[in-house]
Amino acid sequence: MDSPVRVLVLVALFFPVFVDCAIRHYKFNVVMKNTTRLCSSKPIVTVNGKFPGPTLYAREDDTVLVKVVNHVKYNVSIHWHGIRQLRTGWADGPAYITQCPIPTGQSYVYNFTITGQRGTLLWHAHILWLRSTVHGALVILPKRGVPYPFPKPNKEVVVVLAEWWKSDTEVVINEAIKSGLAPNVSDAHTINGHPGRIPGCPTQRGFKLPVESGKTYLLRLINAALNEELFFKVAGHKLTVVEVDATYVKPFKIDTIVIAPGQTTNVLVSADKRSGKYMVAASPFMDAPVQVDNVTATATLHYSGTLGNVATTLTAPPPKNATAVANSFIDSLRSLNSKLFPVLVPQEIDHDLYFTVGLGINPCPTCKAGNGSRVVAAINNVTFVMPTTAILQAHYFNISGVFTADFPSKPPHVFNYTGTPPANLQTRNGTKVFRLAYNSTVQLVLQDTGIIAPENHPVHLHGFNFFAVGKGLGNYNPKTDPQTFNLVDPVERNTIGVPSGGWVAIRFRADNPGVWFMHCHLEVHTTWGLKMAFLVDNGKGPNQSVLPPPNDLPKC
Ligand SMILES: *[C@@H]1O[C@H](CO)[C@@H](O)[C@H](O)[C@H]1NC(C)=O
Ligand SMILES: *[C@@H]1O[C@H](CO)[C@@H](O)[C@H](O)[C@H]1NC(C)=O
Ligand SMILES: *[C@@H]1O[C@H](CO)[C@@H](O)[C@H](O)[C@H]1NC(C)=O
Ligand SMILES: *[C@@H]1O[C@H](CO)[C@@H](O)[C@H](O)[C@H]1NC(C)=O
Ligand SMILES: *[C@@H]1O[C@H](CO)[C@@H](O)[C@H](O)[C@H]1NC(C)=O
Ligand SMILES: *[C@@H]1O[C@H](CO)[C@@H](O)[C@H](O)[C@H]1NC(C)=O
Ligand SMILES: *[C@@H]1O[C@H](CO)[C@@H](O)[C@H](O)[C@H]1NC(C)=O
Ligand SMILES: *[C@@H]1O[C@H](CO)[C@@H](O)[C@H](O)[C@H]1NC(C)=O
Ligand SMILES: *[C@@H]1O[C@H](CO)[C@@H](O)[C@H](O)[C@H]1NC(C)=O
Ligand SMILES: *[C@@H]1O[C@H](CO)[C@@H](O)[C@H](O)[C@H]1NC(C)=O
Ligand SMILES: *[C@@H]1O[C@H](CO)[C@@H](O)[C@H](O)[C@H]1NC(C)=O
Ligand SMILES: *[C@@H]1O[C@H](CO)[C@@H](O)[C@H](O)[C@H]1NC(C)=O
Ligand SMILES: [Cu+2]
Repeated sequence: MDSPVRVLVLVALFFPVFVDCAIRHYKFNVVMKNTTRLCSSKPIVTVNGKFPGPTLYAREDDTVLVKVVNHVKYNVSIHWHGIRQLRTGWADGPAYITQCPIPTGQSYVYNFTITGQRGTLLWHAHILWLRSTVHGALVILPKRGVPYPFPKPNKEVVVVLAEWWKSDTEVVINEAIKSGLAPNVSDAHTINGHPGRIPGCPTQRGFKLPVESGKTYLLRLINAALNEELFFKVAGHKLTVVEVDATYVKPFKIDTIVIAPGQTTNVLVSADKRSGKYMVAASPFMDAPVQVDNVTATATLHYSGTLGNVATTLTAPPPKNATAVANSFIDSLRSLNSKLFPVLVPQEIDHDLYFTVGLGINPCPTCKAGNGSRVVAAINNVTFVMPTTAILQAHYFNISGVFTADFPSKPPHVFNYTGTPPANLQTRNGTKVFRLAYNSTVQLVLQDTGIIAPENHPVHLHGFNFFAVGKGLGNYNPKTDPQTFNLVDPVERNTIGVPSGGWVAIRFRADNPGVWFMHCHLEVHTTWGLKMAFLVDNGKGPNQSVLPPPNDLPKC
């Protein structure tokens, strides 16, 4: 007679239990690499000599160990953008927020487990302007045996969009800091490292995506650009949007998507033509009087069997100020909200926060080009000053004097935020955090200001996904606007564009203890101080506190 144990063993033999929760090891060597792109030869900082960097593949529930070894002259840290990092803030990556940077010649192992997430994210350097070339895709496959909630594509392709400067980006930003003025815009955009044909650079060939007629392709699009939101389209082909920021959405078809730095979008493309070559275009979206790099990056969708001399079907990118094109994409986004992937938007709110995001002007006696002034940026009029000890470390080890927990919950002065700015454009300095009790719920309205110019700010929150429950133009009205909120199937993401001259409302539950950076993902605005952090206290339960730091955590 079989014992129950024996039956279990037999079952296990006949139905092999696949090993989930695997440990994935990666090694990232941060090294310089010589390049000859865009008619300029300059060394760039890379991971493993690649631009874009290597794609990191993992599966939901896996533990990822990435040993980052710093071989360059800069201090380095890497951020796993969009990974929740439940209780493992030590592995989040923003320098001086959750860790001290990895010094030259040293290494650090990022150790994190991917819980409740699947889809496309990105990793990038989170110090200085190194992320211009230190970035790559992070692909989280669903648990083994769990299908996508959309037809399985024949092939998946990672498509990384970025910006390219002929000059060293550290020289570009240092020049701007010295002058007090805006840094130079980039010289080109790239699609998987290639700009396509660029005036004055005859040898540039764009990225080629080979396709076969009748097949379907999942493009995992990532905007790794420093300072520019991008339109993306493919001549003659509709894009079916199925996921943003590693959360599934209700599928919809569209010609052009818009994607802000730090955001990701998965689209299905059906190769429904017999043959041919079709232009793929990435061009800037900027609906404010702010200078951008207006060079369109191009690639080609190339059907197999197409003769070499066949002309490419072209497409014109939208004009850079095509707000309506951007909105038609953004306003179509809805969470999938299925049984398997329900929407857990908080219905009750513990913290009702109102933050202005925008620019300012402070005195700077040494800024000659800026006539004694410098452009800064602020949230609720606070220009964030980087500490020299990581805030998470200060919080965990009770080190005082590093930060204060008095970040204002609303703007200190009421004015017409999107109208005529006040006469005094100065901000104040501070290293302030906003403290949240474990598991409390937050509604945060991010309000653009018209100081210097209204502008779209893609704001990224570390440690959480949030729901984008509302959006509007002008000043947020706390009496009437909440009535328009979508609390049923709002899109869930980690980076959201605050519309130019408008506001966006997000909600999240503070169920992740630690210190979580929130900042504009236009790197120029982050440099200028458009950043702050939430400090989420430990809960009382057994799995509700920050884990102890790893032994190799870099020191300041
Ligand atoms: C890059 O090129 C320079 C000069 O051509 C050379 O000295 C340097 O060793 C090269 N660096 C790398 C990382 O290949
Ligand atoms: C990774 O972190 C977990 C705790 O979250 C720990 O148990 C494990 O030993 C760590 N692995 C390494 C290689 O440090
Ligand atoms: C920035 O642009 C100005 C004007 O074109 C140029 O003189 C300067 O050299 C550029 N700076 C860098 C670092 O490329
Ligand atoms: C791009 O910007 C440059 C410099 O501002 C300008 O001269 C040029 O006309 C612009 N091109 C397009 C296509 O808008
Ligand atoms: C966009 O810019 C063009 C050229 O500057 C202008 O003619 C057009 O009116 C603008 N469109 C919108 C919607 O602002
Ligand atoms: C600085 O002042 C000069 C002379 O008044 C003016 O021409 C220039 O535009 C000013 N620059 C800035 C950045 O305000
Ligand atoms: C604000 O902080 C910056 C450094 O981030 C410093 O240069 C500046 O002098 C400070 N301003 C004031 C008013 O303290
Ligand atoms: C920090 O202070 C808290 C509360 O006073 C205490 O529970 C904790 O043990 C302290 N942590 C360290 C590392 O000293
Ligand atoms: C704010 O300024 C805008 C633009 O000037 C104007 O249309 C609006 O009426 C103003 N709002 C209030 C409340 O004054
Ligand atoms: C911002 O803070 C500065 C310095 O305290 C102050 O002069 C200014 O009036 C404030 N502005 C706003 C809009 O709150
Ligand atoms: C967080 O709060 C919600 C709503 O009050 C509750 O249902 C849930 O159990 C709490 N979660 C934890 C981990 O305490
Ligand atoms: C690198 O980081 C350490 C620790 O924060 C700091 O002391 C040092 O000045 C930094 N080095 C550079 C070149 O910025
Ligand atoms: Cu911004």
